[in-house]
Amino acid sequence: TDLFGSLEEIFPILQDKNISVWVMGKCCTSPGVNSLEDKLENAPEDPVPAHLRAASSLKSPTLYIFTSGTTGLPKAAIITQFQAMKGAVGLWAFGATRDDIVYIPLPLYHAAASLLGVGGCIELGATFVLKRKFSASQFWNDCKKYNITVFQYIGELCRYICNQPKREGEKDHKVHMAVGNGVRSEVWKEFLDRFGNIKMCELYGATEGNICFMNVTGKIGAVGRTNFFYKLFFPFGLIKFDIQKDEPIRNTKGWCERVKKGEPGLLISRVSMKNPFFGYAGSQKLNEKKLLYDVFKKGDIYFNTGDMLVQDHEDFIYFRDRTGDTFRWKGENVATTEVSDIISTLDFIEEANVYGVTVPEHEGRAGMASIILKSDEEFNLSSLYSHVSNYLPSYAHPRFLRIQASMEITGTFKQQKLRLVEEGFNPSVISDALYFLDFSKKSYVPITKDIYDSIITCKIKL
Ligand SMILES: *[C@@H]1O[C@H](CO)[C@@H](O)[C@H](O)[C@H]1NC(C)=O
Ligand SMILES: *[C@@H]1O[C@H](CO)[C@@H](O)[C@H](O)[C@H]1NC(C)=O
Ligand SMILES: *[C@@H]1O[C@H](CO)[C@@H](O)[C@H](O)[C@H]1NC(C)=O
Ligand SMILES: CC(=O)N[C@H]1CO[C@H](CO)[C@@H](O)[C@@H]1O
Repeated sequence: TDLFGSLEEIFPILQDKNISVWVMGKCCTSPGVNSLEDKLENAPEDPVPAHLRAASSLKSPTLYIFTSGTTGLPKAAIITQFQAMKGAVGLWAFGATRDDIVYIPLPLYHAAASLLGVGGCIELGATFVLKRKFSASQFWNDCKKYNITVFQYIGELCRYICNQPKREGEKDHKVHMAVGNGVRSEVWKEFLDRFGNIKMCELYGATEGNICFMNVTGKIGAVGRTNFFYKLFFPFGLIKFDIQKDEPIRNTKGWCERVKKGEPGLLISRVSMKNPFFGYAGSQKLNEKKLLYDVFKKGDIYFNTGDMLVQDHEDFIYFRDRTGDTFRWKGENVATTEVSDIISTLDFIEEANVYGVTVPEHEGRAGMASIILKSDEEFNLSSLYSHVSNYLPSYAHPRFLRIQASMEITGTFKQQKLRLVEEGFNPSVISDALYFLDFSKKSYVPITKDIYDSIITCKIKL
C-alpha cells in the first residue's frame, strides 16, 4: 500500500486499459483498487485448483523486472514462467531444504530476492522472512529472533555487517548458509572468521540473461566454476573486448575471439531453444541491441551480458567489471543515460556525461557527472542536488561532479568516458572544479584535499 502513491498519476490510464491493480492491504486504498490481504485471510487452506494455477505456456510472462541492460535507459525485462521456474531451483541446488528459514533483506524488484529467494522458498516449502530495509545493526538480532538459517546478500551487505562493532557471541546463531553475489575475497574471509562456518554460495546471473554460475566448491572470490557438463548446458564464451570502442573485437575474418585463461573477457552466452532469450517488453530493437550475431560462425546468436569475467587456470570464474553505459553501485545497476538525461533537463546545464569511478574499499563504482555549463545561466549547486534527489533513486545520484569547458567526443561520436574514468576525482591531479555530494548539507560542495582524503580513508560515507 505504501507504494500506491507512485501509481496515482497513471491510475486513470490503467483503468481505461482494464489493467487491474492489487495492493497488499486490507481494504480500499482508492476506488477501483483491489485489496489482497482481506481475501487471503478468508481464503480456504485447500490447494488452489490445478486449472487456476497452470500456466498456459512456459514462455508466457509472469513478471516484468526493470533493469538497465547494458545500453540506454532502464527497460522491462520479460520474466517468463520458464525463468521463474529456473530461478526457483537455486536454493535447492545450493542444498537448502524445507526446514530452512530464509532471510531476504534485498528489494523484491531484484530477481535474486523475488525469483531465487521467494520463488525458491515456495519451491522447497520453506519459510522466508522479509526485511523491508536492510539494517546492519539489526542483522544478527533478526537472525536470532527468527531462527534464520539462510540469508541472501549482495557484497555490500556483508561489508556493512563486518563494519559493525564486535560483540560477544558473534558465532552464536543458526545461520549455516548465505546465497548472493559480489562479496570481495577479503570481506568473505573476514566474515567467516568472525561469524563462523557459514557456507557462502556466490552466484552470477543477469535478470534478463540466459546464463548463471554457481560456486560449486566455495572457492573464495569465485562466482563459480565451469566444466565439460556445464558447457554442454550453458554454452558461453569469454571474448576479447575493445573498451575504447565499447564493442567486441572482430578478427580479420570477422569472427570474435576467445580470451586466454587468466585474461578478462566479455561474457556471452549462446541463445538456442534450450537457452532462449526472452528479451524486453515493448520493442524488438531493444532486444537486438542485447544480442551478438555471427560470433564464431555464420548464423550463431549470443546474449551479451555486458559483464567482464575471468576464468582462471583451474576453471574458476570471477566477476571483474561491467561494460557499456552502466556501472554498479550499492548492488544496483546505474544506467548512465538515464542519469545524464535527468541532469541535462536543468536550465543551467548544457550537457552531462555520466560514468562510474572506483573508490578504495568500495564495491562497484561511484557515479560521477562531468558537466558543461551554459554560459548565460547561473550555476546552482543546491538546485542540482534537489533535482537529482527528486528524480533519481539514491544509488543513482552522482557522488561527484566535474565541471569541464567542453565535451570530448570519441571517434564514433560518443562522449569520451574512459579517460575521465581513469582520472577519477582527485583534486590534486585534476584542474577542473570538482564537487562532492554532501547529504548532510543537502548540496554539492567543493572537493578539498581534506575531503578527498576523508573519502579514500572511508571517514566520509558515500
Ligand atoms: C474494458 O472492459 C470493458 C467491460 O468489460 C469493455 O467494454 C472495454 O472494451 C474494455 N476496454 C479495453 C481497452 O479493453
Ligand atoms: C526459534 O527456536 C526456538 C527453539 O527451537 C523456539 O523456542 C522459538 O519459538 C523459535 N522462534 C521462532 C520465531 O520461530
Ligand atoms: C539556488 O536554488 C535554490 C532552490 O533550489 C534557491 O533557493 C537559491 O536561491 C538558488 N541560489 C541562487 C544563487 O540562485
Ligand atoms: C552449490 C554448491 O555446491 N555450493 C558450494 C558453495 O561453497 C560452499 C563452501 O563455502 C560449498 O560447501 C557449497 O557446496
